[in-house]
Formats: sequence, C-alpha cells, structure tokens
Amino acid sequence: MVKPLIEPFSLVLGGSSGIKPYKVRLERRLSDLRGFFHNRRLVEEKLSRGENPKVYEVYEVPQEPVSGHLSLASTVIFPGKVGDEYYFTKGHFHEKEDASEVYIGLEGEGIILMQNREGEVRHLRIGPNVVLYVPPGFAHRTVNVGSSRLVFLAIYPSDAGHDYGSIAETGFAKLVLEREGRPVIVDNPSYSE
Ligand code: S6P
Ligand code: ZN
Repeated sequence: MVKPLIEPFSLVLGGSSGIKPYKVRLERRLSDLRGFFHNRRLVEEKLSRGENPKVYEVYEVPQEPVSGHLSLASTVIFPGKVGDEYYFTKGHFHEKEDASEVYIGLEGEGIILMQNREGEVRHLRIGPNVVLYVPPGFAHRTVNVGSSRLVFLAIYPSDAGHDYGSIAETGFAKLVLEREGRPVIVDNPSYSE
C-alpha cells in the first residue's frame, strides 16, 4: 500500500480569513494590479497620491503539486472601485489545461468572469451558499459587486499551476462596471485577442 503523504484534516469556514487555520497569506494592493483596471490613468493618479488600497487577500492551504491532491484557498475581496470598475482578482488560466476548480460563496456578492482561449466569456453570480464549477480551459476572475467583503472558498487540483501572463497581456473581453448603482457587463474596448 502507498503511504499517504499527509494526514486527513479539517478547516473551519468563516471569520476574517474565510478559513481557519491557513498556511499562507497573500495580499494584492492596487500597485499589484497596475495595468489590470481599464482606467489606467486613474490607477497611476491614485498611486502617485500615495493611495495604495488593499484590493484582496488570499488565505491558502496548499498541498504538494502532485496529481491527486487538492489545494484550498479562501479569497477576501474588499468593496471598492477604480472609477466605475469594481475591484477584482487578477484572474488566471490553470497551466494544466484539464484542471477544473470549485468555488463556494461564503459572504457578499460577486460575479465570476470565465473566458476560454478562444475569448468566449461566461459569467455567473457568487454569494453565500452558491457552489460554482469552473470547467477546464476557462480563465477565471472574481469581481466584488457588493458594498461589503466578498469571501469565497476555492478548491482546485494542487498541480493545476497558475498562468497569469495570458490575462495580464490580453485582459478579459468583458468588464464589470457600475451603472446607476448596479453592475453591468460590457465589452472591454482594449481587449486584444
Ligand atoms: C486558485 C483560485 C483562487 C485565486 C484567488 C485569487 O486557483 O482560483 O484561490 O487564486 O481567488 O485570484 P488570482 O487570480 O489573483 O489568483
Ligand atoms: Zn484558479
């Protein structure tokens, strides 16, 4: 029999980090998202005034990047906008093309944008008690469209890998903007295939 690499464990959902205990904490500030928001001039103006707000945090329980294991991570996206564009995560493809992912909404209101390599976009709502499946081949970005924190749990193959470069280069084909107090999904004029 193969000796298991790790012992079974459990986590508790909730609290400021979304899961507890966690192993790794990451934070992404506006300066880490330079070039991601559609109004780049506004981002540079804010940064030059010394404004560098925290946009999101990730709390991870990673496993060894080998086939068969699942990693867990909660994400907390703070409420906020750059101009009319809601705060979001960078977004990524999984390097392993057949790696899917499950998201479970814990707090707040969000929209997940999903885009395949052909540039086709899908979107779904996430919030408490929503379980959402991101199929293989779709890059995914989460957008906080509410006025409070958006918190969700992600479960994904620990050998999925993260390709941030493709999205950093092309952007998503759609933007999520506020119009009259509500989120709308519009074409991204600067999307390049
Ligand atoms: C990992 C999963 C999430 C994100 C997190 C932050 O596969 O999709 O845990 O890593 O929401 O987003 P990003 O795009 O900065 O990794
Ligand atoms: Zn992912």
